[in-house]
Order: sequence, then structure tokens, then C-alpha cells
Amino acid sequence: MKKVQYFLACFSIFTTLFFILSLCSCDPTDPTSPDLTIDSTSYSPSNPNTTDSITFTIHVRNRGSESSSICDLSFKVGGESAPPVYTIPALGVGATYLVSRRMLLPIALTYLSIATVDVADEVSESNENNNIDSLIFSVNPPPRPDLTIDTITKSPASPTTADSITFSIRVRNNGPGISSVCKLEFKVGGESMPPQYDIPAMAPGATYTRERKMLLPIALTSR
Ligand SMILES: [Ca+2]
Ligand SMILES: [Ca+2]
Repeated sequence: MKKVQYFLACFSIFTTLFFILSLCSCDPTDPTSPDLTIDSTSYSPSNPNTTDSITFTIHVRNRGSESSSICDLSFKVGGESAPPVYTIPALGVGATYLVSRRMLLPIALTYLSIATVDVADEVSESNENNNIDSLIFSVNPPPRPDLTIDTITKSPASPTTADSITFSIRVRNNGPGISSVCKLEFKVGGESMPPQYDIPAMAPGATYTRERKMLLPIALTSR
């Protein structure tokens, strides 16, 4: 009889231990699930301004141990109330997928972008807490031109009232931005309607020289 009681006691201890061990080995996060993550969010150009078309690239990866099914990724920039949604295809174990978005941000500001993969939680994952990536970046005002009159020269150097005098006016863009088409006025003496000349768009550092030929029949020192 004692043997039976001993056997029953051992059996009870064994089944209790087995039950406890079973509970311990039950992983609430299924290790055989997909795990969608965002490796990084990048943008180009690296120092965008308000006239640049900015390309954002979001790198999605399945870091889980099972393939993920099709799902959606949202990418919000700034205060967008309805950010665009992109389809992420089924991804095998370790597979990656790139999402690109091009946009112009015409207001110079510091922006926050937020990319969220499996935004509608359609995929059951081993880790649901690594699906968001945020990025802070600045958009600057565009670089401005700086037009200057570089030099004004005349030929001949010491003209008389009989000479046709050629004035050369050299314009330079000293700024970091491209200048648009504009006008140059060149007034000599008391002219009430001095001529104006077209100046083309100029790249940073570019120069443009305009000539004016004229006769000054009165001997004077002109200002
Ligand atoms: Ca995840
Ligand atoms: Ca999910």
C-alpha cells in the first residue's frame, strides 16, 4: 500500500512539474512569426531647400523567422492629415523592400517624418513594437543670387569730343544662387532716359559684359 501511495505522490509531483515547465516554455511572442521593421529612412538631397524635389527612401525588412503577408506602410511628413499609404508585398525571411516618395516642401522648416509599416496591423508579428521610424530634417530657403557691377571701363582711355567711346560694363553674380533675367541701366551725364539692356540668367560666379558706344560732343567731366 505504501508503494502505491509513494507512486501516486511521485506521479503528482511529476505532472505538476511538467505543467509548470509547459507554462514556462509557452512564449507569448511566437518565435516563428514574421517581424516587419524599418531599417532606416533617408532623403536626398542631403541639404534640401524649398525648390528641391526631395526623395525619401524607406527600407523595410522582415527580421522574423517566417514570411510576412502583404500589408501597408504609411509615410507621414510634417502635419499631413492623410499621409499616403504604400503596399508592402509578402517578404521572405530577411527580405527587404524599398519605398520611395518624392515631394516638394515649399516652406522652410524643420520637419518630422514618421514611417509605419503594417500600419493597419494585418500581420501578426513576433515584435509589434519596432514598426515605426521617425526622422527630423530641415528644409532651407533657396540660395540667393547677388548681382554686382564688377567693373566699368571705357575706350579710349582719354577720349576727346570726336571719339566714339565704348563703355564696357561687367556684371557679376557674387551670390550662391542663380539670378533670373533682369535689366541693366547705364546712364551717362544728365540723360533723362538712359538705355536699359537685358542681362541673362547667371550662375553663381558668372559674369556678363555689356557695351555701350556713344559720342560725347561736349567737353565735360561726366558723372
Ligand atoms: Ca515588427
Ligand atoms: Ca503587426
